[in-house]
Amino acid sequence: MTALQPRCFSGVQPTGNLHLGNYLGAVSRWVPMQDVMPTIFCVVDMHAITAGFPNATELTNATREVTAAFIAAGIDPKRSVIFNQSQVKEHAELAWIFNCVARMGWLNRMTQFKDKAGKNSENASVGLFAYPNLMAADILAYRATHVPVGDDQKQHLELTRDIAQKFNNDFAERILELGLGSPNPVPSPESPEQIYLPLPEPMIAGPAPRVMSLRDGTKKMSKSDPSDLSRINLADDADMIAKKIKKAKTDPEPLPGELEGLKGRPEAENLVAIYAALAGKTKDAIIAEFGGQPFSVFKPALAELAVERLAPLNAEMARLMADPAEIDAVLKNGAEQASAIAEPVLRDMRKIIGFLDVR
Ligand code: AQP
Repeated sequence: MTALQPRCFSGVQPTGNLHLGNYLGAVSRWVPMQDVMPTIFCVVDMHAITAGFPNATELTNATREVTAAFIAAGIDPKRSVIFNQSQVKEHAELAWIFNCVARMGWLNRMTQFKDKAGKNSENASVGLFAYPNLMAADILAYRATHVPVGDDQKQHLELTRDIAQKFNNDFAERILELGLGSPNPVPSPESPEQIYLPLPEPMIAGPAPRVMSLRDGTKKMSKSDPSDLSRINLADDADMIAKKIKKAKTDPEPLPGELEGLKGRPEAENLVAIYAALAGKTKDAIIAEFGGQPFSVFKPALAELAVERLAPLNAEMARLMADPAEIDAVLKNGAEQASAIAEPVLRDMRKIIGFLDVR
């Protein structure tokens, strides 16, 4: 058993092209974590089948494309573990254990299931319903302590913490008996002083933790939105980026002189947040620069900045995609490293639960 140590885990589904929301809310924020603690980044292909099986060739391609985007964005395969989830069987095994830890009532409260299943929830897959348990398994198979994600994943991370807490509490005596406990950094009357699973810290920050659709400022930018104009894909070229920003929905007013003035103007607020995140500045600084200006001035400036920031990424992704064998080699090496961390964790967990080990 290894003692708990800081470790960062996060992932993206290969359900299509990565977009600006995935980049600003998640991937770009992973890069500096590499200087702070060990990092594991996963292409969560098992999550990608929960809303229906995609075309097999498209799923394979999207898995490579998301990997290329990670690397192009600055995730260094020499410093981070990069792999696709289906190659490390501990994810599925732990997800089953967590199916038996999580309560139906907890999952019934998940808003993402309600959003994705829509009115037809009877016809949704069991996998879509149990998705958050698999996500908890993704994180806790590595006993990860830090999880940088976009704002939409907040509820799932709270559930991950609830699962970890319940497991630690239910098996508190067993964990002590087997000498597998680590000091609980936050002991309380409800939780034991020695725990096995950490309660991972959600890292939801930055000026754009929830990037909204370019067509509707009240909906999050999403890969599965039927309108391609609603999102900027990392694979879009300069002309396409400029076109999408030009066509982005706005209101007729110029930008306000104060941040407060963005209230009730979701589309304007979204574009300011995107500009701030791309420029590495605060929204206040952007309002100080562009307050009083019409969108006919702001949009071209935003398009120029977006192209400047995304064009090198786009070019690097294309270069990497030209050599799929190289991408596969990164994923293979990553899967081996990931297995080496997850296998002992699952061995401990089987012992804690009492599964008879005869091999
Ligand atoms: N609009 C967003 N703004 C900020 N962060 C976002 N993320 C997703 N959309 C936004 C963050 O990106 C990471 C990976 O997300 P995902 O691919 O696992 O799934 P998702 O959150 O369901 O993203 P999509 O684009 O909406 O995918 P589909 O349409 O396939 O469901 C996560 O950290 C997420 O928070």
